[in-house]
Amino acid sequence: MVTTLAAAAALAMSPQVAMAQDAAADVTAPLPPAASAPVIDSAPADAAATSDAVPAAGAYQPLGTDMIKGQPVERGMTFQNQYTDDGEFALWMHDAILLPVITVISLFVLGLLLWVVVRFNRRRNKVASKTTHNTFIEVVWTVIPVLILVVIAVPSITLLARQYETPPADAVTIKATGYQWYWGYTYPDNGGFEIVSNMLSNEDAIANGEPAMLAVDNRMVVPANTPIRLQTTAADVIHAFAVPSLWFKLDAVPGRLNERLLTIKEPGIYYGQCSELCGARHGYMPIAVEALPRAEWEAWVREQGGTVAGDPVEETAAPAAAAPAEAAPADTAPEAAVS
Ligand SMILES: [Cu+2]
Repeated sequence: MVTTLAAAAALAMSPQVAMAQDAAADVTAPLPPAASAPVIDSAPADAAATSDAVPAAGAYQPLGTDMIKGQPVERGMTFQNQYTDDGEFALWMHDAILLPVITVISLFVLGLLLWVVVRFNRRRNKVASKTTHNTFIEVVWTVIPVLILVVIAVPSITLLARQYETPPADAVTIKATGYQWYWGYTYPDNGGFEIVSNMLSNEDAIANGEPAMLAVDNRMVVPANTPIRLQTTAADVIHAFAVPSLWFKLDAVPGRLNERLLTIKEPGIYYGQCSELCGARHGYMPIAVEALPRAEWEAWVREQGGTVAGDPVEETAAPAAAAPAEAAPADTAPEAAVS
C-alpha cells in the first residue's frame, strides 16, 4: 500500500501524466482489498450493490470453462485463433501473403542451389564460364524483389495503421496497471474501482478446469462487441500487457499512459501474459480477460460497486454528484503541485 501511494504520488508529480490525473487518482482511491473482496463473495457484503443490479439485468455469473477461447494449444504451430478484426486481418496476412511468399522464395532458392550443385560441379563442368555480367538478369533480380516488398508493404502498413486507430469517444476506458507481480484493472468510466488479479496456484487452476499458469483469481471483465479504450501503465518497472488471441500487446511503463483500441468480437475467456521481463516473478503474472455481453458486464460493474453511464437518473444522481465533489480536491491538489 505504501508503494502504491508512493507510485501515485510519483505519477501525480510527473507533468506528462498530469493531464490524466483521474488515472493517478484512481490508484489512490479504491484500494486493492476493498475492490477485490466483492468478487469472491458477492452475497452478504454488497447487498446494496446487488439490489441495484436486479432491475437492470440479472446477477453476474462468471463464465464457465466452456467459454475459454484464447489459450495456447499443445503442439500449436501457428497463431492462436483470433477474436478481433485486427487479429483476423493479421492472421489472413500471415496465411495468405507472408507464408506463401516465403515458401515460394525458399523453394526457388533451394532449386537454384540444387541445380548449381548438380549441373555446374567440377566433374560435369570442367571449363568454367568467364561470364561476369548479364544486364537482363540483373534487372530481373532487382525488380522482382522490389515488387515482392511492395506487395507485402500494402497489407503490412494497413495493419500498422489499424493498430493505431483512435478509440471512439464512447469507448469504455479500462486501465491495466502492472505491479511486481500482478495486474490491477481500473474502470475510470464506471466509478474508478480497481480489480486486483493474481495468478492461481497450479492446483487451483487445474481444479477449476483452467490452464495452469494462466488462470487468475479475479479476471479482467470487459464488455464484448464494445470498443474499449485499453490503457496501460505500471507502478514499479516496465511490464507489457499481451493477449495473443486478441492481437493485443502494449507496454506498461511507469509514469506513462499508453492506450490502444480493443474490440473483442464475442464473449469468452482469453488468456495472456506479461511480456516484458519485469523481475523474479515475471512468469507468474498472467492475464485473463473475460468478455461478457454488454448487459451482463454492466451487472458485474454494479456488483463491484461501480456505475454505468446509462444508469437511471434517480440511481446515479446521488453517487454521481457525490463522486466529483469528493474527487475534486484530490484532482486539483496534484495540479496545483505541478503548476
Ligand atoms: Cu510484468
